[in-house]
Amino acid sequence: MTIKFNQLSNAIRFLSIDAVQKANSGHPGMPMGMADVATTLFKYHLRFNPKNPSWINRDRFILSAGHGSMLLYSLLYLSGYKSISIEDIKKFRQLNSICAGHPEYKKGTGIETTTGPLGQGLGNAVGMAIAEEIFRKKFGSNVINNKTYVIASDGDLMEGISHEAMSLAGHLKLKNLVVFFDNNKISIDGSTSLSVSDNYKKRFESYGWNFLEVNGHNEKQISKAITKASKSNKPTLISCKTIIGFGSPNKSGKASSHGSPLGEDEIALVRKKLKWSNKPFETPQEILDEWIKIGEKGEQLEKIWQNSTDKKNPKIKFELEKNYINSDLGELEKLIEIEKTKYFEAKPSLATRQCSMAAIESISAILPQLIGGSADLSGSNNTKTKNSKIINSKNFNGNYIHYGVREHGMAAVMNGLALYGGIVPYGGTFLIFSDYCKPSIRLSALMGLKVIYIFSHDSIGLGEDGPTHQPIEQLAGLRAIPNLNVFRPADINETLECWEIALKSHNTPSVIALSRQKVPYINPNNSKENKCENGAYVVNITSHESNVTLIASGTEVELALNVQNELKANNIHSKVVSMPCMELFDKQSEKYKSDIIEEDSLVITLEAGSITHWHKYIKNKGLNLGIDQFGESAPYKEVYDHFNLTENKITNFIQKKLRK
Ligand SMILES: Cc1ncc(C[n+]2csc(CCOP(=O)(O)OP(=O)(O)O)c2C)c(N)n1
Repeated sequence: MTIKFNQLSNAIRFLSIDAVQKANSGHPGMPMGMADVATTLFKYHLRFNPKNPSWINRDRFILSAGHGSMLLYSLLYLSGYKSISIEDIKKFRQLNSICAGHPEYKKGTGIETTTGPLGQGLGNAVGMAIAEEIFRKKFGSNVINNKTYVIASDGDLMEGISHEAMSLAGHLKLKNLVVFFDNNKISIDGSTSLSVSDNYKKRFESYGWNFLEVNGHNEKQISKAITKASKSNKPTLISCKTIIGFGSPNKSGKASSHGSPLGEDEIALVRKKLKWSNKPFETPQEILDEWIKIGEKGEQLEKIWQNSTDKKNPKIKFELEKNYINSDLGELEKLIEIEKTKYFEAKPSLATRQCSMAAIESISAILPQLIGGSADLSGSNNTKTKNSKIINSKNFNGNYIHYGVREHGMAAVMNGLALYGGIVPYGGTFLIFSDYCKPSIRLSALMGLKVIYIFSHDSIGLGEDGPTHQPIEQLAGLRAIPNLNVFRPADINETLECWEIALKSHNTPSVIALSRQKVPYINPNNSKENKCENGAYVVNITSHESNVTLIASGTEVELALNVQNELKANNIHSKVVSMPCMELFDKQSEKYKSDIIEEDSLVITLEAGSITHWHKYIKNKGLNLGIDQFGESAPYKEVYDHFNLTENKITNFIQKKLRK
């Protein structure tokens, strides 16, 4: 018996509506509308192997419209991925189910990224397509030649991030990127005519994209468009005219099918209309077999790829596996040790952004997987070094991306670069504009990706640019994100150590906050040990009888040391603790923590920013010195003085406190 195309796509529709109905929550409309497009893609074009979801040269399939998650779970289950069983689908949206409300990235499952916040998947896909270009250039087009396919909804394309990411993709001529636009003209509030009248053809053509239009329920038209896209020398958007909730007599074409179960009565009507007499979650064996065949084709494809790569390019395969797939950090530890010794001897005074540049320059010489960039602040963030080779549309043989003034897009693209596998992305902007990257930083942390954010100009210390540019609450906001290490190094020694930790943190992204202004070298002794690894350590102690502990981060460690001197002149002994990473310190043993912050010591914390996260260290009897209001535009020393952050004023506060 030959299985008809619509039997394959109806299998997706019914798994989706039954799962949403059982969970009594979810979005049936989108999977029903895009089932034909997805089936065409999987049946004829997508090169994937359900038996090895981590195959490096697989085509990537991204569901940017993550609310339609049942579309993805149905596709993975039907085509034979072991990661998703019918039992998992029955547990859609239940605790610990892989079939979570929105797709949650898990390596080796077929869920290529976490989506749900609209627009993010599009940004990730651009990163994956850039990664593919980089790898193709490096390893040859007979080794790497995969495509990146995305399903995006009206909402995805309304989001600002889509403008940033699509514009960059057009500029870089990412020809292996294909976006299916689910052009159903419906969003939650109703018709999209309520809020958007963009001319998508003109929009995408102006970005330098190829724009195609199809009936999203016509297998032939869809397939032809995909073939056309594969021959394009630009990225392609295929606008698929679809009907949301396709097959539902009373809810198709309406917002009512978007985000709630159809209801038992309506589902019975859909079964009748689409001639599907099977019970909930039951797909007839012959349809399942046909879907499994689709998956099995990929197994063969990978085998052929493996054989030819093994035979023709054993050297390439070795390099691909060592440097990229296994993310080998080579001689990193040794390099950091050598660099630290060099600077211990020279003891340079440098802005920590310059320290970071020195770190990048040396590390990038040994780690080809490091791909840098900046959102148009390369010179200020010091992200570009003499080892940086610019990536552009004509040459992907490089390691540096000019992201343009697109912070949000940059962060999502970096997630995509990391998700592709084998690339460690770092990218810069001012700390104040970390707010523009925040949604993607949160996703880096949620997915556990090794992405390194370089945020310079990390305090009022940037001076004259004033309160619009002076971060106050940004470090606090970043520290509130779970699974994110926020580093604020104090000198070149700490900057090297923080970079080393960031590179070794395989499942945690890092923020490295860096100063515009110079700081002295503060490291007291040269040591192989990475002192920042514990989050905080003692820099200097004037007497073991000290009863004051000054804890500071970044540029304020210098201030703390100056305060310590003044206190000493007044016969007050103290200990200065540098705390470059609160998250790592908080994870240390109680013993380590109480050795650093002694119970009976007066604790003073010092950071030129919000004091929100510092309360926990003073135990109600110390002082949190920081800034909980917007900054001021003036030369930076005057701004510090204005906010009482000078050694004289701080010494006076402490003396007063001790007299009480
Ligand atoms: C950044 C973000 N804002 C808002 C939402 C909530 N939301 C989920 S789907 C959606 C819009 C639905 O319209 P569309 O994108 O056209 O999807 P369709 O109705 O076609 O499934 C919104 C606003 C979200 N997921 N992400």
